[in-house]
Amino acid sequence: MERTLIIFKPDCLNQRHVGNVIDRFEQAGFTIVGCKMTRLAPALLRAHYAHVADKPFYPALEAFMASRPVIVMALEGENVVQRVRDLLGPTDSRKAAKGTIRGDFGTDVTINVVHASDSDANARIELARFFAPYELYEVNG
Ligand code: 3AN
Repeated sequence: MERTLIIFKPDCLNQRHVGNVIDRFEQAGFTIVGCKMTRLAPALLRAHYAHVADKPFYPALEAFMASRPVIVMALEGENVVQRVRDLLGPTDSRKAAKGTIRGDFGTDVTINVVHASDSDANARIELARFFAPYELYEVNG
C-alpha cells in the first residue's frame, strides 16, 4: 500500500470540480486517509515548489496557489502515486487527453486542477509537509 499527497488547486475549488475529482479517485478504488482545508503560506509553497522556485513563472504560480484556501488530501491505494498521475494527465492541461482530470477540467500549465506527488519518496516528504502525523489515519476498508 502506498500514499500520495493531493492538492485541490484554487481553480478546482473556484469552478466547483472538487466532487468530480474525488469521484474519479473513489471510482479508482483509492481510500481517503487525510483531508483538510488550508491557506498555503508563501514559505510552505516555496518549500513545496523548491524545484521550480528559481523559474520565471514561480511568482505567478505562488500567487495562484495562495489566492484562496485549498483542500489537501492524503490518498491510499496500491500503486496510488503513478495511478493518480495517470488519472491527472500531463502538467499542461492543454496537452491532456479528454477523459483525464486535467483534460476535462484544466485550463493550462499553471491552472491545472490538482497537484499529486510524482514519486513514493516525494509523497512521503510532501505528506509530512502538509499533514501532522495525527491528521493521517489508518483506515480499514
Ligand atoms: P507537476 O505538478 O505536474 O508535477 P512540475 O513539478 O513540473 O509539475 O511543476 C510544478 C508546478 O509548476 C506545476 N504544477 C505548474 O503549476 C507549474 N509549472 C510547471 N511548468 C510551468 C511552466 N512552464 N509555466 C508555468 N507554470 C509551470
